[in-house]
Amino acid sequence: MDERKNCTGAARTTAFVAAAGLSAAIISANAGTYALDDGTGSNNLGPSFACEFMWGNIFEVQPDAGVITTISVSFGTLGTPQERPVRVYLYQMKNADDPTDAELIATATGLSGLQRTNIFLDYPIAPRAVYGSFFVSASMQVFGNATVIPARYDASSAPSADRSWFFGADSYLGMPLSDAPFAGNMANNIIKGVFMVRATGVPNTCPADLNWDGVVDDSDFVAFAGSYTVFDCAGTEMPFGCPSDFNADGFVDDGDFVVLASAYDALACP
Ligand SMILES: [Ca+2]
Ligand SMILES: [Ca+2]
Ligand SMILES: [Ca+2]
Repeated sequence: MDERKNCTGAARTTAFVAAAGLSAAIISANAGTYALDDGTGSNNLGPSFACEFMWGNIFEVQPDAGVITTISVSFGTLGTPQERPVRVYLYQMKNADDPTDAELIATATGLSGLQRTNIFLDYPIAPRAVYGSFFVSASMQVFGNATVIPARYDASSAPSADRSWFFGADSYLGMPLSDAPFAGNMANNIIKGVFMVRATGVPNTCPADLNWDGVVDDSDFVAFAGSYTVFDCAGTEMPFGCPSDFNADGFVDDGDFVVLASAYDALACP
């Protein structure tokens, strides 16, 4: 399509008032669900220019949900048809607060639907381990004419708005988010809020597979050895999120080495 243009300009906020009779909050009780919203969105955000618009949230990794399997999105205004191509993204953060230098580690595509209903659609991804903090997002082609205002958000969770970021670009594949021509944070939006983007995680049953290739071998040992040398998870040389601290005590030491050694011997996790 020739509707894609370089993304410059300002984002447009469109308020949405829920119609009577719409089902309200759907809040999962699963321990492995990551959410900033309370289940009921209030507003929708989209740019006033054509681009592939991305919106998403930063989450801190929960110990019992360190492998992300699914990204879930509740949509704003989609126009006709409501089924539009969507891409979802999982980024490993490099610091706690800013995804612009994060690493894209999984992505998947699907179709949208169910505009302004607060119902989340699930998009499975190839499961990946994350450490410290991660960024999950969705993107959709928008046209700059308010027919598609896809990023639904929840103003009642405004205190967490600094966790919600949005971007405009032609594509996000093969480039860091810092290269996106347009970027913003919901803490700076006129109506602050958090995006209706969630993630689901399961326990990381093979933490010693540090490079997530399905085996525990010399590559993982080398990564572990570097962290073992740094020792303190707070050390400036330690990879963000301290992946080698398998027992989560703040240090990479012999207590973690025994975990690696046992998996290394088996070339896999027990
Ligand atoms: Ca709400
Ligand atoms: Ca490995
Ligand atoms: Ca440890």
